[in-house]
Amino acid sequence: MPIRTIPTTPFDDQRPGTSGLRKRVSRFQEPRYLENFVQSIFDTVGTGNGRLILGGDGRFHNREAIQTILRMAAANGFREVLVGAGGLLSTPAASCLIRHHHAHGGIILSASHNPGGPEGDFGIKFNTANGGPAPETVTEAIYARSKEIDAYRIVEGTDDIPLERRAEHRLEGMRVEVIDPVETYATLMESLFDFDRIRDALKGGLSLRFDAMHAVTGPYAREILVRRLGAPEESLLHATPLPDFGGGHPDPNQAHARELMAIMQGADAPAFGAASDGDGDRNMILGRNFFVTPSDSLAVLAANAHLVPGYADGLPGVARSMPTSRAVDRVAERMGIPCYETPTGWKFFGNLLDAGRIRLCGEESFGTSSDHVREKDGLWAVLFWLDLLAARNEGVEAIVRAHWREYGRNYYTRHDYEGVDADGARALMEALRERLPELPGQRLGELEVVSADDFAYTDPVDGSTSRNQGIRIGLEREGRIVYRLSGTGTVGATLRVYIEGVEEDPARQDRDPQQALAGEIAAARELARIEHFTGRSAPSVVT
Ligand code: VG1
Ligand code: CO
Repeated sequence: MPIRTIPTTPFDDQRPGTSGLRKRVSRFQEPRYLENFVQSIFDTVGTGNGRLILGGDGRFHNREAIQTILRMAAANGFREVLVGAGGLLSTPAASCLIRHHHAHGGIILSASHNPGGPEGDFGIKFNTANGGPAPETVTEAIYARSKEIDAYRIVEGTDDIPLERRAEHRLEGMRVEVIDPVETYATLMESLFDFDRIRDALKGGLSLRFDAMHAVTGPYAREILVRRLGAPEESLLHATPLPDFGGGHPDPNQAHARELMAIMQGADAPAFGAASDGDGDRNMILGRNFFVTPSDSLAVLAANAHLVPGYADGLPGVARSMPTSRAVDRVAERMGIPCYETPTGWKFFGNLLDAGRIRLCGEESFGTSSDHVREKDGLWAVLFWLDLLAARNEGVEAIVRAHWREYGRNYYTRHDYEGVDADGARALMEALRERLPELPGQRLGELEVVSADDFAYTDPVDGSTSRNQGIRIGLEREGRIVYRLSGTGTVGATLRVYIEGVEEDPARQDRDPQQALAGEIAAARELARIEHFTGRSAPSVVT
């Protein structure tokens, strides 16, 4: 019998975090670890209409995991699985394909911006039929199932499915179609942006550099930016996906995209620079010697959406994750549309997008997207910016500075304390939580605290509530400090401190954020007694 039911015992660490289950590769390589989690997914969500989308960001262990999941899908009664050639699918492309093919859902193998390779991280995420990450009710049910699981089903004794070429195969009763990972997604992009206008601008001298960081977006960028839009091949950096991302850290920020940063600061810098992360859902936007914070990027896109064909008929509303700066709130207010504040993690945007309440949304962590898929989308943001540059015939810096003059500048920075002791980090949050009631009215250095709470979110569409989503300290003059613990790390805990302060005066919008926010930064350290609880006197990453 090729379909077998294998007895197993539960693992106790299979609770999905901010974005799926993320662990060291070595954990995923342990016998039954992946199998248990995949069976927990199938037991929880069933087979629905029998169609599944499958792919990953190409990191180490991707191919092995895909073969296992194909065998398990066949044994669990799926009718067909569409898998990206080479085992590749970017997260936004997977979302696009789930929607396009009306699949029951999709499995995405990625640890996103976490490093890969045998010593790195691996991850797995289930997206539902709307194309978006499973909501908390589903991820909690999967976790509950993982604690009780006693068997998984798998096909044994068959050859691996060849993933290189587009083709159809059969695995027991199941059809496996190896599809082009890029085509459908690229065509969706063409429907949203003015490709003729971008092509003309590129021909007319608009130069760009896109850094795929040796992760999944290389083939997407080549098809869209080079083949369809005519950018020269030299516009692409690190465009070949590698299982260890070339030893790099595929996180598109100033700290990890060093080569691109150096190019953009050099004498021959192109007009536009961008980078994407491991699974292609994040974006960093740069001008010549100019960095656009993701929070500002969201605000600029919202304010200019009417210039882009896909959004020309207006926005019903926008949303941002709680720690994201409130720059977009100012745009929404001016436009007279609602701006929703959601917990960190893309799954919280799903209901708002499905209900048509918002069209654009974003996170401070280099994630921006719209209702065209149900994930954040790195290349989409790149194309949106290129279309704006072409439509306005202005540079990145000019557009952002004009935005600040019009709306004020929300200075913003995030300080991460990575890999700190988990108990210390929890104690820090607990100590803060206990002091919340007494904080309003107190002074932190120069600044008065005007509000303090532990963020809880009630979804306006389905009424579900999520608590303990981060501590918000409101300061006078619209300043803010936010503390939360990361849900994507794999070692110890990571404390994230998000700091914001507003500057309305155009004459004072030119400062370095670390300087402009020096008061708030010092206050944030003192208030939470970060050194006392973590033993760290400085953050490990500043973005
Ligand atoms: C981080 C970011 C969050 C993002 C998540 C997944 O989560 O802060 O905004 O949604 O990563 O991004 P955390 O819990 O570590 O702060 V990705 O590119 O993994 O899908
Ligand atoms: Co990602």
